[in-house]
Amino acid sequence: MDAPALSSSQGVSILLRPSPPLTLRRALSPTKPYSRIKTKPFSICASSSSDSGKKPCPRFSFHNRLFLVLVHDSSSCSFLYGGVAAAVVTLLDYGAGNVRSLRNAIRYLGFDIKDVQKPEDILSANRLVFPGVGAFAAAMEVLEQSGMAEALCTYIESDRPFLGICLGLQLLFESSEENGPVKGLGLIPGVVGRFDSSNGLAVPHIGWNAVQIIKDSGILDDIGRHHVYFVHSYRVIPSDANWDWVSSVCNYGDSFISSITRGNVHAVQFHPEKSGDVGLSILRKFLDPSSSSKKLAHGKASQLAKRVIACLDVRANDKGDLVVTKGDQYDVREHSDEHQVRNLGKPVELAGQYYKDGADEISFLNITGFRDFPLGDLPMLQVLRYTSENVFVPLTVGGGIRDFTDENGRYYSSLEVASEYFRSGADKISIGSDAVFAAEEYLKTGVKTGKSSLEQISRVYGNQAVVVSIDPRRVYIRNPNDVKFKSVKVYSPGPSGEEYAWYQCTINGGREGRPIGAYELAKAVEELGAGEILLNCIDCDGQGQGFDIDLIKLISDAVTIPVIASSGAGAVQHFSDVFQKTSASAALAAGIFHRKEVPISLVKEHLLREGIEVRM
Ligand code: 1PR
Repeated sequence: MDAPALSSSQGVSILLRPSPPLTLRRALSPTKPYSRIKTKPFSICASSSSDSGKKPCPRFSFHNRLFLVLVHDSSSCSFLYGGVAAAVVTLLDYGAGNVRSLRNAIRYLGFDIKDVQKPEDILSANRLVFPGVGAFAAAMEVLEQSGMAEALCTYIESDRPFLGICLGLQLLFESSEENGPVKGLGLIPGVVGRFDSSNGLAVPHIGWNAVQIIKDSGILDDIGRHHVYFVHSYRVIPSDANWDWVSSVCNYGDSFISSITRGNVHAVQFHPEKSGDVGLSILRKFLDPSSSSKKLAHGKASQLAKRVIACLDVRANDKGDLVVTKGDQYDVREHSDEHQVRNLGKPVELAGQYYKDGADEISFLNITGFRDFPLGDLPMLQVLRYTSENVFVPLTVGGGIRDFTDENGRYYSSLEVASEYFRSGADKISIGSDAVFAAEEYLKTGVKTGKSSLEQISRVYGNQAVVVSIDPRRVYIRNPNDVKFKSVKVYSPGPSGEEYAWYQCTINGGREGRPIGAYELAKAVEELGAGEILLNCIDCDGQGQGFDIDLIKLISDAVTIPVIASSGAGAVQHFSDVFQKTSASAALAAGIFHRKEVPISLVKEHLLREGIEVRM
């Protein structure tokens, strides 16, 4: 808050809302210079007088407190203005990726954000948040060239309040193997290395995992029994040399550092801004250590949880309104005379509801993105913006990510389209049709050109930010040698008793079949840089008869990246079934949630009873 300029005879008094009764301090000596009085929350204020003409007054930060400003002179005192003051937190965003979620979480907690523009802004910060995004080497280059690396070291070495997130933790260490070795800030002993996937461990480590608290950090408190959201391929192993920094560890393949603390300096490998209420409580404790946040319910987290994802297929209906729709084997029109697009609700409202109900992630699929250019489709970007203001779990958005030339001849690269989705609040983007073309080309030539949307986006935003959505259709065959694609012996034979099937990939929302199987596509896109696979099945979509276990087992055994099972959920048993019979990391459903047949909480309670760990 900027206090007003004063004339020579005036003083100003700022009152914070104390416990009643509110009493006006009469200590407005016209001779005293502007003074700030140390206060307890909701008690008293600051007062001043001016004896030097129109001197601007200093800035105050009385976080989230009602304040009144009174201007006075020797004979009178009048009300100038009042409001709720927000504290300011400084954010180091060097522009390498999406930090919108973090900005939203900070604002949601009632704080204003000041962006670092130059190294001095770091040195003058009261409280600094550093959400590292992108690749280690690129981040170090920006920090060093801008002089911010040095300022950061000075700030941290002076034990000023600091919170690093994800790469913001890794950069504090000596070096990283990511495209390296690359030198880090060197404040903590240790090397950032990649998770070892040679034993079949799915990398990136994506999802909700449990942390083990090693020492009191002041901000983690009671999160030891709760899941927090991780998404990364690199991590630091605890050692004797860095152990006195470690405040928590997490297990994924091996034990790695999930947070560090020393004095006022904290950093976390997970994403508090994407970790629901638990994450918001961590952020709140860092931003306002005096805050008394509500105690978290008792948790039982012990390992990586299986995720339950709510999916919203979104498109414009015939009136032009953006609605959540749902297909029946991808046909989203009612079977009535009017043949209208099925309307199951409003995207922002439904996403907010699913967040409250406990969805671990929300996916938006812009299902007509293949024909409508997403950047022309502003409502979809608005949906993301509004949703991300209040939903603090990961958001994925897909549909229409490809190169595009609009009617004015303006060319947009798929990277630009994805960037706009990220800027609008997406944490991951999902590519459908364009990934099929990229995989076909790669399998034909054996050459990674680096030019496909998949390769470009994963290079800039990291593999973990790129999901490939596969839309396969079952094709029954009598003999596995009948086709050149990988087939499986199916659990239920085909209409003419066929015992085998292969899964043909489609594009444009299932409208066109392509000469590539789901197995071949999955392997190819993993090599091209996909971080995750969203595995639909046109035959099962909207049928409520359960997931296609044959398909999901085939793909989740073939790749080392996480697979999201999708299409066909109709009952809670279908979720336990897919997790018990396949290596899927997550299960996605749409229809049963939209039609309110089964709430997310029931799915999770059932999974827990079946001994499958989920985030509660
Ligand atoms: O090809 O990059 O533009 O992406 C288009 C995206 O839109 C793809 O991810 C594709 O899967 C999706 N899509 C296109 N057309 C449809 C359609 O339904 N007509 N939806 C469509 C895909 C499948 C799932 C659905 C699950 C679960 N929908 O998203 O939510 O099957 O449903 P259920 O639980 O009710 O069975 P591009």
